[in-house]
Amino acid sequence: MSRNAESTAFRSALEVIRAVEPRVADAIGAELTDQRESLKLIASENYASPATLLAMGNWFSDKYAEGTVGRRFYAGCQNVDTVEALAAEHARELFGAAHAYVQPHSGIDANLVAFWAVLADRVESPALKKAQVRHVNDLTEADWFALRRELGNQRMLGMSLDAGGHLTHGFRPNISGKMFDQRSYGTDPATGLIDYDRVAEAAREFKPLILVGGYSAYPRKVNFRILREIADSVGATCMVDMAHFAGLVAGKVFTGDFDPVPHAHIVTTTTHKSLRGPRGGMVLCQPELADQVDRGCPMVLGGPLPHVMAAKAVALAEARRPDFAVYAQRIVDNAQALAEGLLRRGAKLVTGGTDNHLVLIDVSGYGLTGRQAEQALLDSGIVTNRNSVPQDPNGAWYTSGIRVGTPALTTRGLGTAEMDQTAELMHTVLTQTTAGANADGTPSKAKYTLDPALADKVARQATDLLAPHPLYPAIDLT
Ligand code: DSN
Repeated sequence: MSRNAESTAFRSALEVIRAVEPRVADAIGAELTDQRESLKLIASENYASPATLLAMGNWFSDKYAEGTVGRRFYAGCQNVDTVEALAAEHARELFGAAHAYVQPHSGIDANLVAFWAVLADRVESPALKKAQVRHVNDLTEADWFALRRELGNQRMLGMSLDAGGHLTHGFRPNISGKMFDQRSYGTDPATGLIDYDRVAEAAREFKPLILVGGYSAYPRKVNFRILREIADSVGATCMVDMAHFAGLVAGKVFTGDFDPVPHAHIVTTTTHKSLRGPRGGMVLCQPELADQVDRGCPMVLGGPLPHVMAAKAVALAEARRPDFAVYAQRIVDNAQALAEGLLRRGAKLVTGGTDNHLVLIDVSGYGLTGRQAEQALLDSGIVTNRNSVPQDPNGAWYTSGIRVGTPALTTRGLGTAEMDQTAELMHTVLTQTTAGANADGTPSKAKYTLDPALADKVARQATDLLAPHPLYPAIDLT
């Protein structure tokens, strides 16, 4: 394929869009410019390939396809069947999974599908059986009441939010915190690492229906063999949300005890983070849960998005190529180089480093909150996100941490030397930013001072760092 083909495809698409609503075409073009110019260190973001992006922009978007391959509630789904079956096949082969369900629209959706599958598998409930065979809209108030009562007070044990767990692992702002009686395990205050003996103790005391592994801000490997042993010892289902590190599993950087697929009963993921696919979710499971997982739509999902399933098939095919393993290893090499660069310059890192794709900086060492640090870095062309650190005194809004990750910059081709330069730029901004005060003189958790000339200088240096590694080099929209 000629490199021109990508340019032609996107230019033509924008021309067609511009004829209808030029402001949308302009915004799409501006987004490419912004992404090209910023040093993107958001640990959960990446850049999908042109083939993956193009697979989403077509008439598959027009098709309803509730049901599963070969068993749809709508006619004319033969082509949707083709792409859904392909995506599932690639997922099974890539991860060595017995079953793959590629319909979830997001990570939250994938987790909801998994929770309901486990409930249906483990809890004897006539009301749940009825809910599964009737359309959700046909259930009466009395049906829902019976369902909630019959499901009982089921328990979930997952990693606490401030230790790096995810909102969907049983926390109140998410439905999982309302569906389940939840408790969490944290990390060792001295090391920041998961203490598996403490997890086992919590499991023995709490006896959860589901033990959840996985994280969105824990910079270390997790031993899933041990988690499964703990789950088995208390009769829990072992579920792992590998959304953040799916690319490292796919690329065989996380193998053996650190690959969740052979150990967990059920594994969920998004497809757009380190896996570098389209925005979406996926569930992998052992055969005994497959029937329940496949009931995700319409139990908790709207109709599948065939255009996104097509893009999942493309991205998963890409992840099966040998060069994806090279990419995955580079993500980790880069994260470790970034961590070492930050540590050498005096930064305080949760757990003292990383062995995955992310680094969690405790910015209280710079006298800042996460919110102040995030904004000062953004002023300087460095895109990160604030995040709680274990036992965070500043809560989940202001936080005391900055989470950075390397999947996106690694996709652009930056390497370990550039990670050291990135550490230098971040260190410059964080040491030159000072916390501000409120009108009454009390310390502010949001206000800060940073010399705009310094911010501009760092932004220019960030652009220079990116210049040899253009994003989507074959795409020229001018
Ligand atoms: N929002 C994702 C993240 O940034 O980690 C997880 O859902």
